Amino acid sequence: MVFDNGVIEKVEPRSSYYPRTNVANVTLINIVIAPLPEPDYLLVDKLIAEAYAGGAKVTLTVNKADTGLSVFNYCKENYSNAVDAIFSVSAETGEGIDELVSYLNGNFTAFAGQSAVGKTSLINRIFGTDKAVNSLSEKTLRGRHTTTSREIHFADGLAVIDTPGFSSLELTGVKSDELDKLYKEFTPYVGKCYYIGCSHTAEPDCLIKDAVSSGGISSDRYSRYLSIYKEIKENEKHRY
Ligand SMILES: Nc1nc2c(ncn2[C@@H]2O[C@H](COP(=O)(O)OP(=O)(O)OP(=O)(O)O)[C@@H](O)[C@H]2O)c(=O)[nH]1
Ligand SMILES: [Mg+2]
Ligand SMILES: [Zn+2]
Repeated sequence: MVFDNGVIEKVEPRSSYYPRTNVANVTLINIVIAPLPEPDYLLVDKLIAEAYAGGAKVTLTVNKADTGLSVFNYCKENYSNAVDAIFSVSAETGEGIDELVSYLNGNFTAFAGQSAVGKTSLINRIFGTDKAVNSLSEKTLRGRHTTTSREIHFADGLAVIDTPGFSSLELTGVKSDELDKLYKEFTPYVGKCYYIGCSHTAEPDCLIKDAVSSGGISSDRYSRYLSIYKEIKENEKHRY
């Protein structure tokens, strides 16, 4: 899709499709997390893999900076080489929003992530809209699902789709032997391990495992890679 000043000029053949966000031709998936609700990093990692599988860029936006920076610091430590950019923002105070907006410029972006992290609040802040936002339930601290439709917001150079929050994701479109290619920080090593087709799970002389030991790859990201790999393997067993 080619857009200019909020007008769709041309609709191009579909080039990418995201099962989770149900959006075609998105060029950037902006995953939103926050200190509360507590981030589900397994979900984040699946979203990243799914986005890269669809050919989009990926940004990680840590919202609610006004309530603390520990989640942002964790992300800087563990995701700097795993996604294309990381932002610390607050929809409440407006901090960090300009930097995020300049990155979104020229992209067709989908905001994705758990319910109540503030996807709609950020969109309201960016576009000056007044869409309904979630009230974090005191009991579960999880929030009810507030956004139910996928609405596109346009402004100069910006096109953003809000999506409903969710709490689980099955990577149906990703094969186990393709998973490592969806880890940006693995790319210097993939294909160079001792065993051709190394899955980086139990094989000896594995460059990914070496990089985890030497700190080049986050051990948290790697241990979640192992869980996701196992989950996909299980699903493949039941399918074939
Ligand atoms: N302290 C603080 N609270 C925020 C911030 N951004 C959003 N919130 C609050 O977080 C709650 C959820 O915000 P929403 O924007 O509805 O979250 P959402 O991700 O769109 O939720 P769903 O539509 O259910 O997926 C609301 O109570 C907001 O007021 C922020 O920057 N700081
Ligand atoms: Mg919403
Ligand atoms: Zn390996």
